[in-house]
Amino acid sequence: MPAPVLIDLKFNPEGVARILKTAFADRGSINLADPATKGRDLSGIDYALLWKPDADLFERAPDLKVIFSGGAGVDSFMNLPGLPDVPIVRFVDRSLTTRMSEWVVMQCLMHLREQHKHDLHQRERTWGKLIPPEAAEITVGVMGLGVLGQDALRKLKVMGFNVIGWSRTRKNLDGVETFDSAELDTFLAKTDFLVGLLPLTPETTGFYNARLFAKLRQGGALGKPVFINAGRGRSQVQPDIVSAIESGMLGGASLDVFEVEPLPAEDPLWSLENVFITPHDAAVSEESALFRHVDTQISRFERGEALQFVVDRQAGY
Ligand code: NDP
Ligand code: OXD
Repeated sequence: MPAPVLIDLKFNPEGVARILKTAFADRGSINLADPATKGRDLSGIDYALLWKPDADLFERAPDLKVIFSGGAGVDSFMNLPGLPDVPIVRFVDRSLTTRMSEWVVMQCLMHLREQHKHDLHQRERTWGKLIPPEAAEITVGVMGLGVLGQDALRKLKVMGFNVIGWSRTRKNLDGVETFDSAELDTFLAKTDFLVGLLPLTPETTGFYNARLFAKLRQGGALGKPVFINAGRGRSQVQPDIVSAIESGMLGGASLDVFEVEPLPAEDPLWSLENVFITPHDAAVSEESALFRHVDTQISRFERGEALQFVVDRQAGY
């Protein structure tokens, strides 16, 4: 019997435990959320599936051959002590991608149609007709043209938005103007709605800050630019978002991710006008799809085939 898959997923513990009962049928699993596994010897384990794992995980499991991320991002364990030099596979999944695009399109539409004003009018029982611009008058600039950024961009285009994209290396995408790292300012100067779908790396930490917001286009169809982020919270400087909104440099924001999660109750972001907050659920990892993906990749690895969705250790994502 091959060694079980090690599971340390700090999300939805009940769902993970329930779905694990029928996953990895030929090798089983060790779920560290189960108190019975406390102190268990983890040597000899080949594969681990991780999301915010315990800090001593890699000391306890010294023989890993492949690490799987429980999400598309890998930042929750890249800096843990003892990270072994083995392939790291992230989660790429149709359903996760679709959910993220739903969130991005929804946020862009809510800002386009000034939904916060309708919410206010409804609470006041006011019949407040608005005449918003149409999507084609707004340029959405998507930062990060990976799996999620490219799908969001396609769907924003279907809704009629003018879309442009920015990434570390230039992409050639049909009918979309794209920019690379060196062209950041040109990209920002054309952007009305900035959508962040970047991974967290040393380069993207603290990246969305006052200096960057100041370079976004002012005077577009809605007057002021909007910041929308579902990448990672530590890429944004939250006090800068608050002051940019209070000073009118930004007209609004939609945030799914935060420097500290959960977002503390006293944080000023909660009560700012035209700021939509969601609790890091733009695109959740669905457990059965996640376990199937890990199973598939383990089979590939054991047949000697190349793993898919492997992280570039140098780039950090
Ligand atoms: P990918 O790895 O497919 O794409 C990442 C993109 O970011 C690439 O286009 C890459 O450029 C670009 N990029 C990375 N670093 C830089 C940089 N320094 N400057 C410019 N561009 C950069 O990732 P995904 O699209 O699958 O996911 C993106 C992120 O979304 C995840 O890492 C995660 O943090 C977040 N996420 C959030 C979720 C949520 O629910 N809020 C759910 C899932 C993911 P290049 O193409 O040149 O490599
Ligand atoms: C992910 C996430 O990276 O949910 O998948 O944040």
